[in-house]
Parts: sequence; structure tokens; C-alpha cells
Amino acid sequence: MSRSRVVSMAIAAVLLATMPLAGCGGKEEEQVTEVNFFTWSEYIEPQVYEDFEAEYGIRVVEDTFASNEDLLGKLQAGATGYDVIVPSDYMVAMMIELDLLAELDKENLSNIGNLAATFTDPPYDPGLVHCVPYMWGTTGIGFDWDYFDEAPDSWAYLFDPAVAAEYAGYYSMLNDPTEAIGAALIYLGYNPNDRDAAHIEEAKQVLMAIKPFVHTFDSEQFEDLLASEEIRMAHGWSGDIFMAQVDDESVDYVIPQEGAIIWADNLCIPKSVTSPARKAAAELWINYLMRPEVAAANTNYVWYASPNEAAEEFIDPEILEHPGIYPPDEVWDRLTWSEPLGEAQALFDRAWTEIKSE
Ligand code: N2P
Repeated sequence: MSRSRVVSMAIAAVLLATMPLAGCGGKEEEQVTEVNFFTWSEYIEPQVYEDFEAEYGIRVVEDTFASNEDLLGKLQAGATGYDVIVPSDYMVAMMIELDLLAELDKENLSNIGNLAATFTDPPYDPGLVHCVPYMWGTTGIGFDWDYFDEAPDSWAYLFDPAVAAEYAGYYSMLNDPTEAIGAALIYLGYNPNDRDAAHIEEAKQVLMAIKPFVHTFDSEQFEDLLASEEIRMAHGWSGDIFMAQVDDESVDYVIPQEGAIIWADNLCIPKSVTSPARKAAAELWINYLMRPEVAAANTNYVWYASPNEAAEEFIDPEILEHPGIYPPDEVWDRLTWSEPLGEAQALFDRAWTEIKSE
């Protein structure tokens, strides 16, 4: 695409973001001054917010959620204030099915061509009609070498009471039904998307048995707990663990031999965003995040892999070459994407409620 076309599309997007309110006879202008961004904690380079505001005069207001299920719950409870949300792959598919997502106007997404070809037609949102990918990563085990002779490269470290007892009180599990039950299913030799009630019950029993050993079920602070050595091991997301490594270099991350969950988080606009000006501002923000330098700044800060191919020349080589961030082929073969579970979702939900309440 020519540079002038890119520039004119960007200008059109800014104009749209300040267009007259439909139905108000053009008298009143809707000035969009804020984009409400509902995302995962510590998932962006803070400077990016500053730079976007300096360039467009639009402030990005961040609010965070801890799991896809929390995000869905908020939207289903009627939250309408969010302009851009960041669900993972399987949750995008569920939200499309539930008619919760707006379609993106590709005219406002001039940077979409920066994405790597492997991310432009995902099964959960064919053709990127509703969302664009933001980051991807894996879910494994973070640990501190000060307390291990060898890397805990098996889910048995978390789930086999005979092994896990040694770390009793010193490890955390993600506060996330898809991740925690999924990991227990992998430990048992099943697929994390297993819909068999008996297998989900077995996974629940595994989690119930180790619950007394778990310091905390947490998805937002585990990297800090690991860095401060309040815990020695964490079920967690790759990039957060690597962020802990910045503060404590004895922290490391391993993808267990039995396999693990791979995921991609996506930038989407809820269907509740009905004002054209608000939607255009949301698309301006999404498009900004797809700029190569911006996408790279975020990956360099959060240590998650970027789906943005044009960003790669700006990403630290240490990250691009890191097998824990961009896994080699033999590890890829052990990774599984979460899927919408259909009716079996209720089994996961019930098991999770029991695990958390008993
Ligand atoms: C960011 C965690 C995002 C990964 N702190 C979960 N999909």
C-alpha cells in the first residue's frame, strides 16, 4: 500500500473519531477523548499509552481482567463501557457465537498487512473479521533455580502429591478454569479440551488433592511472588515468568514434557460499541498497536511473542531467539490450542466452582 494511502486512511480514522453524532442533526460533535481498554494485567509497555495520547489526543484508560471467563462474565453482566477487549482464541470463538463482538472496519486497519501470514486466518475468527491478534504464548511452569536441581519439566511437580509435597505452600496455580483444569487433564494424559465427564472429574480430583499445597490461585501477581521468592514455582504464562526473571535472574520457565496449552490473545471491539466515532477511535488504537515499532516495543517489554512479522526487525534478538518464547518445532508438536467446549463447558465450570469452594 502506498504511503499516501496509509496516511489518508489514518486521517480518515481521526476525522471519523470526531464526527458528528448520528441522529443529532450534526449539531453536536462527539469528541472521543478516551478509549477504554479492558486487558490482561502487565500486558503493554506503559510508554505506548503516552505516545498514543501525544499523537492523537486520545487517552487510553486501562482496566484489567484475570481470565477469559472473568471477561466474558463482565460482558454478559451488561458492561458496556469497554471499547477494546483482549480475549484469547477460544474465547473469541465463543464471543462470536454469542454475538458479543463487532466486525472490524478494515479500512481503519492499514497496518493489518504487518501480521504474519500464519495469523491472518485463524480457525477461531476466519479472515480476522472480528479481531486481530495481539500476542501469543504458552502456559507452563515458572520456577526458581535456587530451589531446584533440575528444571521441573513435568506437570507432576504441580499435580503428583508425592512430588508436589516438597513445594507445599510455595507454589501458585493460575486462577483460571481453562488453564488449571486443562493442565490437570494434560497431566492425566488427556487432551486439555477433553469433554468426557469422567475425565473432567478425574482432573477435578487431581486439583482437589493438591489444593492444600497451593500458596495461592492467582493470575496477576504470580510473577512478583516468584521474583520475591515468596513462591518457588508457578503455573503461569511464559512472558510473565520472563518478566520475573528481569527482577530475579534465578527464575526460569519450562514447558512440561507432557505438553502444554498455546494461546493467542486478540484485540476486539464489543458489539456494545455502537457509536461510529467511538468505534473508529477503538480501531485507531488497534491499528496503532499493529505498527511495527509499537508491536515490537510491547513484545520487548512483556516478553510475549508477536504475531506481527514487520515488528521482528525491532524485537530484541534475545527474545526472537528464545526457545521459551518462540518454541522450536519439537516443542510445537506438544502444544494444544484451547477450544470452545460447547455443552462440556458446564462441566468445567461446575468442577471449578467445587475446586474453589470446597
Ligand atoms: C499477561 C498475561 C496474558 C496471557 N500478563 C493470558 N492469555
